[in-house]
Amino acid sequence: MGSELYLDKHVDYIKSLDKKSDFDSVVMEHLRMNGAYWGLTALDIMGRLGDMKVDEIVPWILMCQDECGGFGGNHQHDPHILYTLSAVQILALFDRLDAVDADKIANYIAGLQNEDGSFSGDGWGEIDTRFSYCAICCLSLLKRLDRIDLEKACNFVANCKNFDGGFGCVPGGESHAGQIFCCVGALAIGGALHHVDRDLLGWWLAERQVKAGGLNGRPEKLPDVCYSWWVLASLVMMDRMHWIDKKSLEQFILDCQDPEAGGISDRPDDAVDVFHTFFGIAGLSLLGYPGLQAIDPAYALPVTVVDRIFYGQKK
Ligand code: GRG
Ligand code: ZN
Repeated sequence: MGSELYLDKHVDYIKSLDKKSDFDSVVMEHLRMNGAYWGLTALDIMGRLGDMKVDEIVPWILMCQDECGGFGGNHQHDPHILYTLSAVQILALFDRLDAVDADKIANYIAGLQNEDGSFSGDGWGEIDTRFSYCAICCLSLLKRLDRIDLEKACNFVANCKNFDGGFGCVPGGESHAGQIFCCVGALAIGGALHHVDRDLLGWWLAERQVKAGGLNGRPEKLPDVCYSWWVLASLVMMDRMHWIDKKSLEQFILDCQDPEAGGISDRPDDAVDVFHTFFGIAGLSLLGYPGLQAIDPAYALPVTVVDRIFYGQKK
């Protein structure tokens, strides 16, 4: 519960996950790369990335890269496009994209594109619009979008659009706010937002706000702090953030804080975790909460980081 953001507590909470200073306990072992991205991006949004040991984190990321160019969730784990995006995002946070061979990563991602424009997550072949987002976001950060058939990639995402304006994980898949973020984000980065029906989808997304102020991911579901990101970022990309009540959403997120130990949970009184801590902080950033750095709704990175990559601002 709380009426203000306990920023220092959240910084301490995220840093406490790094007890051994090698990110051992950020999240479950196989999700370490994603956990590192959530924790580090939240710290950067709170202006405290400088507290972290870049000289330990960057070599660990490089150790997670496979021969094929993709990254695993941890050292010696199989590569997957989800971890590859997180690895590239972390390197972007630290302004260390120079530490990797962008062409090698781009070749790995391009090799995951299928004939219909979709992307598999890894060599096993599962197809999902989450992977379309990962591919397009990652290649854009590496300035290698020309390595894939971008038009086909965007057309596949557009084919996952439903009658309600939302998107699913494959054509015909049910609309879900998480997939909607991936599809709107992929289309925004790919320059193909004309595929989105802003009024129809904006209405569906605004309907996700429940009485308590929080957002759910589908009709009839419980509100959850992570949808403050999936829903709100989608609305921002569509210029429709004003379609929800910002004040009550802000209060819902603040009510999910642990005022003593720090961290943010999915809903009030649940246990905190680094995933919901990141999405709570990121949601508050989109809402313009004071004292937080602005986050880019498509790249899910601080605006300063995205600007540095695309407009070449100095370190
Ligand atoms: C860089 C921010 C960023 C993301 C990378 C992995 C990914 C791309 C996006 C994941 C999008 C997604 C599908 C999010 C949904 C996660 C979630 C809360 C799933 C739970 O779904 P249900 O149906 O729960 O189990 P509900 O809330 O519907 O009860
Ligand atoms: Zn959640």
